[in-house]
Amino acid sequence: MNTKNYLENQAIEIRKLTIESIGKLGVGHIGGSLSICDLLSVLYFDVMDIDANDPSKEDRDRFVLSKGHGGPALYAALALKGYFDKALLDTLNRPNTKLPSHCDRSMTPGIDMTTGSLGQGFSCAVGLAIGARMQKKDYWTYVCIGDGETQEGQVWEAAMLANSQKLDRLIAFTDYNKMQIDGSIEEVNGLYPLDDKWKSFGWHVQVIDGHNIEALQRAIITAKNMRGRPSMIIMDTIKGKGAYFCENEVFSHNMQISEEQWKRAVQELDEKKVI
Ligand SMILES: Cc1ncc(C[n+]2csc(CCOP(=O)(O)OP(=O)(O)O)c2C)c(N)n1
Ligand SMILES: [Mg+2]
Repeated sequence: MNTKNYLENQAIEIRKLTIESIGKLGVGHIGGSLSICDLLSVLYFDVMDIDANDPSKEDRDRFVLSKGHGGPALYAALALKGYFDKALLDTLNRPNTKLPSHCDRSMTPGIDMTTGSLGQGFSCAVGLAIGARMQKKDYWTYVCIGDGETQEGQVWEAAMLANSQKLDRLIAFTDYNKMQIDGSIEEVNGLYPLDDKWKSFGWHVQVIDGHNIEALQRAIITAKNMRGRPSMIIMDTIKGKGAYFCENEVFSHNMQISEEQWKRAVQELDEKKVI
């Protein structure tokens, strides 16, 4: 298991690269990208069995970022892991880029599923887990959904299927940042009590601080030891986490960012690195 300090620093690096790439473009989905950086650090630098030099390796663990608008954070993690050159991050969402605003498996090395239409990626992840079992493969399927995404009916159809198929090599994460595009989750279409909802669908459920590296590590170990049912890890998170100009703000969902803002945010994060 990698150390807390190392993984915290990797999360800071992922945040810095995310802010920088969106900042250079001037606009993007920064809020929901920044809320998942700690998860990405733990998955890509501690947990997943993957090879950056062989992104399509058949037996690799899979990760589906079902909330596909968080692509910029995943691209930052992939660049840091060595899937492609960091310079590519400067092409984010520009003409002919390999890094579109939303994840596209046909364009970017390391992206396992094309996402962006909320709800669909989660279904695909359930399909991947079923596929693994049919092929007698023992890779793990990880999937991250948004809390706003959870308001999609399709999520619950897939949730039923995952339980009915007893998919115990499927581990899902909810980025519970309490906000979606139009406002707070509770004012748009309340999810409370979210943990009980997943339990009633037969899932093993844990609720953790999604910005706590060790809590994420522990929860994943617990989930991996679960037999006979899929696991949901509800991550209590803050939208825009780490960027002073948009932390915990609904407007962080998709916003314009000035050069002054992104440069200062990157510098502030740099100062938080653990030595
Ligand atoms: C099927 C579908 N409906 C609507 C949208 C538009 N949309 C994009 S992001 C978003 C809000 C998602 O909220 P959440 O899942 O909480 O994302 P996060 O807070 O993590 O950014 C919406 C409604 C979409 N991408 N797909
Ligand atoms: Mg949200």
